Amino acid sequence: MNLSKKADLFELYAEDPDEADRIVFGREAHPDRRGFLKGAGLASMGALIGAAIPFHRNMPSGFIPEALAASKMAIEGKDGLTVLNDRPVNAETPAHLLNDAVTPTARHFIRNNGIVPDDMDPAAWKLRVDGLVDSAATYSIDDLKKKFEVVTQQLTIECGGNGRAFFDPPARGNQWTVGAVASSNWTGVRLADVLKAAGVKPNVVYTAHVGADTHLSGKEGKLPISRGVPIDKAMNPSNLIAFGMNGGPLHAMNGAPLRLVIPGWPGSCSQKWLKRIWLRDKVHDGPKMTGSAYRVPDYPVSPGEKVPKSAMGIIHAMPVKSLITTPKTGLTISGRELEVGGHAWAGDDTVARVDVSMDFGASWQQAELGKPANPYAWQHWKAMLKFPQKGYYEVWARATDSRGVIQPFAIAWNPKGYLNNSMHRISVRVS
Ligand SMILES: Nc1nc2c(c(=O)[nH]1)N[C@H]1C(S)=C(S)[C@@H](COP(=O)(O)O)O[C@H]1N2
Ligand SMILES: [Mo]
Repeated sequence: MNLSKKADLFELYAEDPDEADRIVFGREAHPDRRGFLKGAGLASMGALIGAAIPFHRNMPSGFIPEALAASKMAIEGKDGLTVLNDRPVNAETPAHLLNDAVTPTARHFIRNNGIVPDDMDPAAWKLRVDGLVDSAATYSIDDLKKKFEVVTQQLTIECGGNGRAFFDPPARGNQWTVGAVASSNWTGVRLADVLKAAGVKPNVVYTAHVGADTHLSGKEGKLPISRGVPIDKAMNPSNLIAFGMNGGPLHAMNGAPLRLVIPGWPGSCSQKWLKRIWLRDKVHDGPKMTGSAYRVPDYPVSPGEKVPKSAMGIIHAMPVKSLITTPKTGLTISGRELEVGGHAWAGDDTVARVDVSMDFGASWQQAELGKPANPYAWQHWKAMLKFPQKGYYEVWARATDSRGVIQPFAIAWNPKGYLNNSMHRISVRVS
């Protein structure tokens, strides 16, 4: 491998961390083993950094030095994403790169809990539908296309932990700022049609979703994540079993060749690399369904407060939220007028209005708000601002859903850092 370009190394770490370890460190990767660099591995790592590493013996396996900041890692087919983590791969999109009405595949965030499967061949892919059904079935992707109506819809997916970086005290987990959200066009068959064809038994209460990605530990049969939704939500006609993304195939990091898209609820419900849908007569108890994963306290808590596990309820719909995608924060303008714009979305609901403020929330101006392209697509908004004089301004945006719920300024703190729908803001200088 040619290590003269840093991006090569980062790409390799994204694709195959074990192989990257073998090349860079000259040894097998093992998550629990203390690494020791030697020979060519140490020399190439040193050459990339531009200095010797005196304490190289203490560097853990699979370790990328901060000097080679993971945020500069290139992921094939993705453009401008900020990489939070390389194993598993987690990357978000800066707000100003989410300005497109429909999120291009290259700008769709990545949230992985485990290791991406090796084999994503669409021709060989099989989906099993079983559990409490009248007749279990196994489908190829071609079978799905032949047996069920194929539909394309724009659907918004937001990670439950989007906005966690702003929690104080901090919450453990990926430190997403605002960019773990996307609204791509998805092509597939309706989950509801596939479940109806299998025959949902009357005692079904929950779905269980299984993907082909593997656990970080490498343990055979151990799933990184397996979530589900109540059967009522599963039967919503907007949910898709998707094999197409923005007119092309799914990106490998977004679940190729087959995934669920269950919009409006935490992204974790939308299982990628989908292999099995299993219907159950109790709330699914797979990895990341139990404990405090994707759960919030049943009552308001103060920042840092301990919450008993018994009071942590499973997150259903995501709350109303908006994003300012134009201009990019930090802009300096010479005139007095500026058009600002972005998107807004509201879980299972629609957005009724968006307001913007340039005076730290003292007064609000109603933005022009569009309708969603279809249910669960985000809505676009824009507003023309007239600044009274030169100086430093912040533009704040807040959306209101059709039930009248308004985005808060403050974060509703919770132990695991979910559901941060506090207002987005950008800075503007008028010179
Ligand atoms: N198989 C599998 N499906 C998964 C995940 C995963 O790690 N493995 N992550 C989930 C989470 S937490 C989110 S937010 C969404 C993110 O979808 P994306 O990576 O396509 O943006 O995928 C969900 N589906
Ligand atoms: Mo997520």
